[in-house]
Amino acid sequence: MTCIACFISIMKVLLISANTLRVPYPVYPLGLDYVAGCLGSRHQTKIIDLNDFSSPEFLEAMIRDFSPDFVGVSIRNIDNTEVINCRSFLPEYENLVHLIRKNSKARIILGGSGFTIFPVEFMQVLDADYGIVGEGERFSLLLDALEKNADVSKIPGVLTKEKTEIVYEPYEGVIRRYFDPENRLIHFYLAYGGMLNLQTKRGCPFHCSYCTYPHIEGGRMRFDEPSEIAKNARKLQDAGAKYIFITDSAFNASYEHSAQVAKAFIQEGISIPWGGFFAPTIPPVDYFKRLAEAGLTHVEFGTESLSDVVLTNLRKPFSSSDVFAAHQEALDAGLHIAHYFLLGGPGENKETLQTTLTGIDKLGRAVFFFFCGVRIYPHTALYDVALKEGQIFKGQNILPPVFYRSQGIAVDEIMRTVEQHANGRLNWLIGAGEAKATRILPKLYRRGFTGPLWEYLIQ
Ligand code: B12
Ligand code: SF4
Repeated sequence: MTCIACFISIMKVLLISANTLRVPYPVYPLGLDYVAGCLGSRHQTKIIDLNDFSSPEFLEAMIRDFSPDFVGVSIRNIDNTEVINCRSFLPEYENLVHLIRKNSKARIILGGSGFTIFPVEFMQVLDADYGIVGEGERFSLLLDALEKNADVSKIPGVLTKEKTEIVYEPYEGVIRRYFDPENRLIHFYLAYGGMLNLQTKRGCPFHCSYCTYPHIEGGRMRFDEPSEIAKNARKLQDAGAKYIFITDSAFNASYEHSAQVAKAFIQEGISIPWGGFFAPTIPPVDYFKRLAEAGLTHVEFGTESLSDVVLTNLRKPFSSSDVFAAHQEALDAGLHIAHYFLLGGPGENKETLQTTLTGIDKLGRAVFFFFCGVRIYPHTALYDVALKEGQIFKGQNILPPVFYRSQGIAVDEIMRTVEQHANGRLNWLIGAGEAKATRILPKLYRRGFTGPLWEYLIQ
């Protein structure tokens, strides 16, 4: 299609969120709002979410009907990152690509956080036309370059079938979220937990040894304007959201910015509850109280261990005593608290595990999620450690998950020990609590409960 007034081509772009995992709950595909935001009204864009498309026939008909020039596929999860019952989502992505090819001649562009971790591998397995590593805001640059027959491989982060060399560079252009309260996928999330999500900044300045986040989003924090963030939060609230999840790697990585966001929420009249990930570092006086006044209800701490030896090996930016201090502050502010633990990293042994478990007993009124086994990802310090220790070899394909093996204790012993220590306590969950979540949460959501709901496990 060509715009007569300006003689530029208007492309039809279909953006598909390929994530159908519903554990712990289905997550709104926020990344696609940003990709659509960069395309603006320059192209005809449609966003669909496979969570909302139970029948492949319906999807096929929709693709044929819309007849897109480009299909952007968002790849968020690679697998469920669980050592036991590990599930890869690759076969589902292969089916999707097959279905797109069968029903259209569109060129396929891959992107998303999972894709960004293993871009070359995904390009090969899915035989896609293009890929964009990192921020999807470069989608419009890619379309412009293709329209002009320019060399797309000059655009940072863009991969082609031929170009497999990757340039990781944070996007410094305008970032705009497109949010359409009328899109049917909004209704899906409103009916299933009422949660919509929001980003306040990109990038994490910390260097935890196993973590992919600084690689996905960059290591330098890039902040959105607090008043703009609050306006976006208001749009979610007005659309009917019952809870906002802040998707930042660690919301409190900047105490100053996060406190400004909370203040802007009050000014904008945000009255629904919200939560997000926090690092258990020592907060400024009354930090959590001020956030609670602005509606914060749920704090999810990325604690990982209560052994200082392990915390140092994982390069965490806090010690176990900081965890207790942060926990107490959040408790005093009346917040619901969850701690995530990552067991089995370098230096883990029976003694460090015991230190963590007995430490947890002292953390009052919270939920504890235990991930046993640390997944090795490229571009992390843990990758180099595993390489040095001979646990992986250079060039090994680690898309099929490889977990770090601690010399001091095996994963099954870790799991057994945690289970024994938990002794049936409901608020101790191994992994994302897949079994419990699958059993309980859908029922509660159908009955109208909203938000992450893990607080109901606190005894
Ligand atoms: C917040 C978060 C959660 C929250 C989500 C809450 C909510 N309501 O949204 C919770 C705690 C529930 C969660 C759970 C899980 N998560 Co999580 N999560 C994240 C986190 C920190 C941010 C995701 C996010 O929303 N980012 C903000 C948006 C704007 O960014 P984005 O989606 O990446 O989109 C940008 C780009 O990727 C790109 N893009 C996106 N789509 C597309 C499409 C195209 C075509 C293009 C070109 C570009 C593009 O452009 C966007 C704008 O720049 C990421 C880590 C990270 N820093 O990315 C992990 C992450 C996505 N999670 C991950 C995992 C594994 C999980 C779980 C499976 C863990 C588990 N076992 O329970 C579950 C799965 C849940 C589900 N149902 O899918 C992995 C996925 C990769 C992998 N290893 O498989 C990540 C990357 C972390 C990691 N370990 O590396 N998660
Ligand atoms: S603080 Fe969290 S997001 Fe940042 S590097 Fe550490 S684990 Fe990753």
